[in-house]
Amino acid sequence: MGIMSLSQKEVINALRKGKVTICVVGLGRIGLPQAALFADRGAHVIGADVDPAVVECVNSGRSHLLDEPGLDRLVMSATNSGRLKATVDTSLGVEAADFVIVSVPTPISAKRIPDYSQMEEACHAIAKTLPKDCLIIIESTVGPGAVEDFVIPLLEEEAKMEVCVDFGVASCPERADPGGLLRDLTTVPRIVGGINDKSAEIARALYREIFGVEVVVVSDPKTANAAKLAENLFRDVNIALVSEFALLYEKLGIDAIEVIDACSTKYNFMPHYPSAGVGGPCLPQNPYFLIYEGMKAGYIPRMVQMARQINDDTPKRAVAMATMALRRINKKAESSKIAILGVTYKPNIRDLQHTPVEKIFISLKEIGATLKLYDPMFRDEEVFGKRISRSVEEAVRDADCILIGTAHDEFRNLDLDLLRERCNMPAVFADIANISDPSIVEEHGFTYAGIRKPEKSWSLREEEDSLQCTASQ
Ligand code: SAJ
Repeated sequence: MGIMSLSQKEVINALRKGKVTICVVGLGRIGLPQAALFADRGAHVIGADVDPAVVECVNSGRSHLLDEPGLDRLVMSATNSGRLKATVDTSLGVEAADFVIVSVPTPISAKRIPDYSQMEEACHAIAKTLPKDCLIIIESTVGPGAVEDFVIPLLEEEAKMEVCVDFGVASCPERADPGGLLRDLTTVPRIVGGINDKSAEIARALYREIFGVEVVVVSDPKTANAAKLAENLFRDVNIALVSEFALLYEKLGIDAIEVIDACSTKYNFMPHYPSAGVGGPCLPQNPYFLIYEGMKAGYIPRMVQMARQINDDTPKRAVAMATMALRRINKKAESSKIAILGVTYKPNIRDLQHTPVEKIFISLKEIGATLKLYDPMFRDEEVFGKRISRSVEEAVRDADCILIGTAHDEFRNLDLDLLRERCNMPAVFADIANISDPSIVEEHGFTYAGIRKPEKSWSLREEEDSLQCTASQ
């Protein structure tokens, strides 16, 4: 059809009449929900993914993401209607497409520079069969300028086409929260930056019509990508800030959560909370997109760098907190049994990407502690090379320490009487996720460890010893 040759009104008409074909490249956390929503709203969708298991799952009407409410049903109805098909052949999916949505992973390499290899692979496949007047929308997180300076030249070169003449390009970075994808995709405004006005106009029509959301059009793709990174780095920096507060207030005998909750009553205070650490596919990596571009441009955002270092260090402090508390009950971490409850990077989702709990697990293992793991999202499966217990009760049997790594809802109402009976009392309750009330924990006979009951008595020396002990392992 040549979507770029239509007016915004004609695009909306075509979408309403189900006359639009969309290829979604990458059927992961963002791609699959979007593909299902596009199909549910009447478009003909070809989902392309390099993983045959994902393709097979989708074509059998199921979602491989088990923690996105409503997605399974949507994928089932989209495939049953014939409007959603999946393939491992991206070029095949692109050849009849009006829109190509690119949602492939863009991880940061071990050298902390963006790894665009999967984006490059996708662009090669797209360029092979790119139809004239198609619109390509990059949803993957990339550094500001990567679309203009890397993606577009690659597409032009490979497809022997000229952007703005033969095809359009826009960036529309994802802004959805795992565990609530379908909700956020149909409620949260989208930010679109087109390589030209036409690309932005057609992209805007797509997202407004299909998802019914407000679309904020910015100057160009790099502005859209800069906004995406600003949103996430704002969070990373603020989490680092509250973590610093927590460390200081612990020394002053102040409960940092109480302080943050009190601050939240002010209209211009946006609460963030200290946790076991900052994990996930985004925040631990996003800063390096900006730092990389900054290195090239001659200005490195130091605050962003410092926040990353603080957040990377958080799991170490969690280990020190637990080992110090064990020492206070005359137990040594190296000869203790520790039950870690919660392994995912954040509550109530099934995702281990860059989870801070893995660093805690590795440190405690290196110290010599005997470890058990439990997580409601991974019962009886293997995580970090270890079988996840079937229940909290199984994990805490004979434990000298319970460590709450993730604030899963299930851990907000633990039966502390039962846990006391199962543990090897006296035992530590190290609430690194800050979800319990220290006085209630201690009323049940546990020694609480966490920022909610700062112990002025813990000397800096004691913590340094513990950190030393952790570091030297
Ligand atoms: N965290 C804290 N304290 C806080 C808030 C979060 O320690 O106050 C921790 C979380 O426990 C987690 C990490 O930070 O370990 C990141 O959590 P997050 O909710 O800030 O963000 P993510 O990693 O879940 O980001 C996701 C991303 N979307 C997808 O992965 C599909 C990101 O691109 C979105 O912008 C973000 O959700 C969103 O907008 O919610």
